[in-house]
Amino acid sequence: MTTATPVSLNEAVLHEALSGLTAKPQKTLSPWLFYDDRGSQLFEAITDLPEYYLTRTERALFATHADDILREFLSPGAPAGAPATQAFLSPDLFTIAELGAGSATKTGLLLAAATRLQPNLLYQPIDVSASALEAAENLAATIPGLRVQAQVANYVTEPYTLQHPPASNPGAPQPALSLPKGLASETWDPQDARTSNTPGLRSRVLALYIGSSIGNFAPDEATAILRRLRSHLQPGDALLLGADLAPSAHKPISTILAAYDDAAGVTAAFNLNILHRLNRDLDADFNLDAFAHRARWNPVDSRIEMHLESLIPQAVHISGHRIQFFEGETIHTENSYKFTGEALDTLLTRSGFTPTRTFHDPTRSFALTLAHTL
Ligand code: AVJ
Repeated sequence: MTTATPVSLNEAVLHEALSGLTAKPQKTLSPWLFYDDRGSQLFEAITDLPEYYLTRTERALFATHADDILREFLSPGAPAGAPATQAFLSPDLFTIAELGAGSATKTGLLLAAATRLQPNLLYQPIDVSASALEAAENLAATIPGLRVQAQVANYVTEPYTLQHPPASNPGAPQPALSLPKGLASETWDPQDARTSNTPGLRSRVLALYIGSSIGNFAPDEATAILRRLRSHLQPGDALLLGADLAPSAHKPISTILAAYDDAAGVTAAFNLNILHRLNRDLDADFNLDAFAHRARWNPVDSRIEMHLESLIPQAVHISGHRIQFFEGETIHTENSYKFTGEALDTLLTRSGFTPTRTFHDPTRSFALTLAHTL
């Protein structure tokens, strides 16, 4: 694993804490601060909660559609039920990367399907949590034919790399041969490999950005993240975006709210853990009993907001700074945007992708959208 040095991580935590907690009028802390080791564990626990439908719904989409997703990636526009891309049964013709991979439990379903198609598959998970990535690395032990190359990085603030390794069998049929006319020449031109030091055919990247991670970001930031991802990709590559959908006739707001305010209090512990982290990493003196978890639906921005509310007037000290709270004042810790189909199309198009197919669950709670780089 490639790992950022703890010193720079602590500096980033300090910078984030001081700028966020001195912001006016609304104090904020950025959601990436949730994911220390304990926070990552708490998030895993959230994904098992009865109220948290997101993970289970997305997992079911992978269980049902893994082959469809891969077929659509490899041969855009191929009819459903078409035999799975015979021409791709050669080593290393594609690789799967993932932004914000976490422990990658859902991804395992797609990776297993992909290794059946291509027996030597490189998986490139990127995440801010080293401990979560260890679980992702362990997938190699349970999925034969899988090679994992993990990167510890904050994909919003830090550089990361996506590899297009040379295909180990350059004599194999070229992907362009099995792409439908019209798409073929635009989506895959082996000549594009000329920018690489390695002559010949390079692997196509399927980049995953799933789990509704995109929901943490305001529209402009989300566009910037996807544009940067797009800049790492080449024609023939694609993005699979997993997003939670806006309330509808089939999806009441109460269902969404409950997912962020569960009966067992796991989400509350997850939210409060951010203060615990600041106490530990920055020697701060937050009293965790004097703050409470709050989840709200913001209909104007179509998002769930998580806050930590100060239950009393109080002062907190962080690295020599004194931060004052009035009773009822909140720290805004997270946004979780919920998308309409139209909002997703706009976001993807603005970011340089062409959405080609969306997979929904029956109640249209969650969407997996495949978008190509034409
Ligand atoms: C990891 C950003 C997808 O917004 O649903 C879960 C984080 N916060 N419960 C989400 C989260 C509270 C989660 N994402």
